[in-house]
Amino acid sequence: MQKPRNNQAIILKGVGGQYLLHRYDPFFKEIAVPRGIFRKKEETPLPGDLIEYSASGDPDIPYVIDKILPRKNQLIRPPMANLDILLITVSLDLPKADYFLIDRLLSYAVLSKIKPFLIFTKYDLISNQEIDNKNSLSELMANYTPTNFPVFVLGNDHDDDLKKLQTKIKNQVVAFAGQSGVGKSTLINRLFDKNIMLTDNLSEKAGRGKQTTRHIELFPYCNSYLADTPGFQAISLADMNLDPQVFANSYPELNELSKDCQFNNCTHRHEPKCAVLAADSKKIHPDRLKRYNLLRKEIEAGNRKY
Ligand SMILES: Nc1nc2c(ncn2[C@@H]2O[C@H](COP(=O)(O)OP(=O)(O)OP(=O)(O)O)[C@@H](O)[C@H]2O)c(=O)[nH]1
Ligand SMILES: [Mg+2]
Ligand SMILES: [Zn+2]
Repeated sequence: MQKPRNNQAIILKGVGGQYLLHRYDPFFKEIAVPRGIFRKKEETPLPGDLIEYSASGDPDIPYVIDKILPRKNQLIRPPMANLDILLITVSLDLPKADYFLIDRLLSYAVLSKIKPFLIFTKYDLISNQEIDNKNSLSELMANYTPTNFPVFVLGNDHDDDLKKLQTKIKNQVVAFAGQSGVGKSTLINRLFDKNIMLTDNLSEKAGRGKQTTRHIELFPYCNSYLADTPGFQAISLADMNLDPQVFANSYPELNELSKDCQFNNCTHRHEPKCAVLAADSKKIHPDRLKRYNLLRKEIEAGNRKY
């Protein structure tokens, strides 16, 4: 996250053309509207944007947004900018891990320049029983250790990794993703040491009755910003109109291995002298490779639709 200067702030949310701005130091929290020039340029400010503001002279809405600073990323769904870290939360107990969802979220994050962290929860529930009957930790580790994405294992009374995670998310814009019931809300409360309710849906209820587009809001906490974005569940790589080769680049372990494939444009499916197909399961897990192939087919089929 870029630190705002004195005439700069971060957008927490936008409702009805008005934007709530925030800065930690020196503290600032005010409402602003964009200058007319934005409307002409069809540039829409987003939650997460770093902006420059000045006084408007209007006591009702005291500030105007003069400029949006260049974005590091811009997400369509959920609509926000400059997300730094995605905490992909997976339960070691129930609900059963959805490996396709994990892979999709990892790729989406990498392709959007977001750092994905894997958070395995409910460790306390599996440590005393046979592994393998639900979501074995070893299975998850075997799949994702070759990726080198950071992994944190948490559970009630298993807080060793919590401190590590807390330091890693300082001064960052953070969002949570994962199935219902994996422990996202629990994690938020543990990380920030208080009961914060992110999902009260107030803005939705206050809106015009049934509204399908939900307002995204950033919550300032401990020098970071938490994005309340349930939208990650629904991401579809097939709708992103991705180049399959670009998709392949979002797999760090594939990238590493494919340097040794005979063909530059190797799809790692059937080509001779493919280093990926020949690789040991410690370099890329065979199940993750299978899922990669299926996801790649989905993307190719999606592209043919357009
Ligand atoms: N034993 C144990 N239970 C946990 C742990 N983390 C979460 N839970 C429990 O799992 C249940 C679901 O946790 P939540 O934090 O509500 O899950 P969520 O991901 O926010 O779910 P949604 O809001 O539906 O998306 C709750 O009863 C939690 O108390 C854990 O590490 N250990
Ligand atoms: Mg929750
Ligand atoms: Zn190959």
